[in-house]
Formats: sequence, C-alpha cells, structure tokens
Amino acid sequence: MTTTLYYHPIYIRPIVAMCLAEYFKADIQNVDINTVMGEFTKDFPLHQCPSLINKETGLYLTETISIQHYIIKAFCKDPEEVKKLLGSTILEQSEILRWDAFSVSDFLNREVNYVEPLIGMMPYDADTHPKAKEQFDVAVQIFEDHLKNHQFLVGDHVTLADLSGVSSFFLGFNYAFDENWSHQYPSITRWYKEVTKSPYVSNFFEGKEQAKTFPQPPK
Ligand SMILES: N[C@@H](CCC(=O)N[C@@H](CS)C(=O)NCC(=O)O)C(=O)O
Repeated sequence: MTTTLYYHPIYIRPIVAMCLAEYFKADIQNVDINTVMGEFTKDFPLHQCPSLINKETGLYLTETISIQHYIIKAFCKDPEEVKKLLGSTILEQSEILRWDAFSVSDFLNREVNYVEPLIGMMPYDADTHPKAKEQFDVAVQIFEDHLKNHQFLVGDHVTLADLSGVSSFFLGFNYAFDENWSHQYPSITRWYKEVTKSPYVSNFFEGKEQAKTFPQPPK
C-alpha cells in the first residue's frame, strides 16, 4: 500500500508537499479529498490538507511543515541537498522554520482574509475588510523589507522557506497582485518570479500568470 497525500485542488498548503513528492519521485499517491470525503473525514477529523497517511506502516501526519520535512528527509537521497533545503547550521534551520511557519500560518491567513473576499471565495464585509487589508499590509511588508536586502529568505540559495513563501503568495499573484501591486512590492515580485522557476516547484507554477487587474470590492 502506498502512502496517500490528501489535497484539494484549490488549497494552498498542500502545494509544496505535492511538488516535493513529485520532484523526489516519492512513492506517494495524491488523492483529491473531494473523491473520498467519508474516508478522509474519518481519518482526519480536522478535515485539513495536506494530510499524509499509510495505514500499513502506521505513518500518520498532519501539519504542512511536518509533512514537508518528512518528504524531504524520507525521499531525498542526497544529504547535501537535504542540508540545502532545510539548513546546515542551527541558525539556518531555525530561520528556515521561521519563514516557513510564517508563510503557511499568519501570512497566509492574513492573505486569505484580504484577498478571498475580493474574489468571492469568502463573504465580503465592508466593515471588517479594511482591517483585513491593514493586517495583510503589515505581514507583506515584512517580506518586502527582508527581500530588499536578500536574494532569498535564508542564505544564498533556494530553501524550503522560499518554496513555502512563494506558494503562499500564489493566491495573491494568481487572483489579485497585478503590475501596479508589483511596483509597490518590487523585491517580493523579483523573488517570486525567481523562486517559482526553481525545479522543485516549476511544474506547478509553469503557465500560471500574474493577475492582470486587482479585483475591486463588490458593490
Ligand atoms: N495547521 C494546518 C492548517 C491546514 C489548513 O488549514 N489547510 C487548509 C487548506 S490550505 C484547509 O484544509 N482548510 C479547510 C478547513 O480548514 O476546513 C497546517 O499547517 O497544515
């Protein structure tokens, strides 16, 4: 029995795990939760993706970062490449975890609350949306300020932090962050364009274009 990685086609957090599994040719089968709802809910009552399970071996993982680490450590055959992705020193490893956690938790949550009401994926509330924008602006500025002086989030090459970072920005670049937005955030845009071409994630990002216009609040 192979290992199953549960995903949903529009969810952001499974993207890196799926890309890494493909890149490392892992013996993992991706299963869309829409096709196995009852079984998925029984095994994963939180009903969240990504989730990883192998009932024969007892492997049972939730949480994006834990699943990313498992796939890299279990399926990457080159110890030097593992160090490149996850860091060599304690400081690098901690910084990569910092940006990964920020990307898939606080940053992504703020991005969802800001962008999704504008594109009809969440209800729009004119009273609360300005606060959501304010909170997103604070989070996005942390990336811009850092990337102004650094080519990558940690060190001098692509790490897991960058892969999670650009995947979390995908929601925005896909649906909202147009050329005007990019003028305001040139460092994020430069980094996004570079990291999305990395062989770890390029299959996913290929052909996915930046939003042409920024969506306006519904009237
Ligand atoms: N803490 C979890 C959060 C996972 C999560 O919220 N995933 C989203 C998709 S990006 C999801 O499954 N949402 C559906 C739900 O919460 O019902 C993690 O880091 O993996």
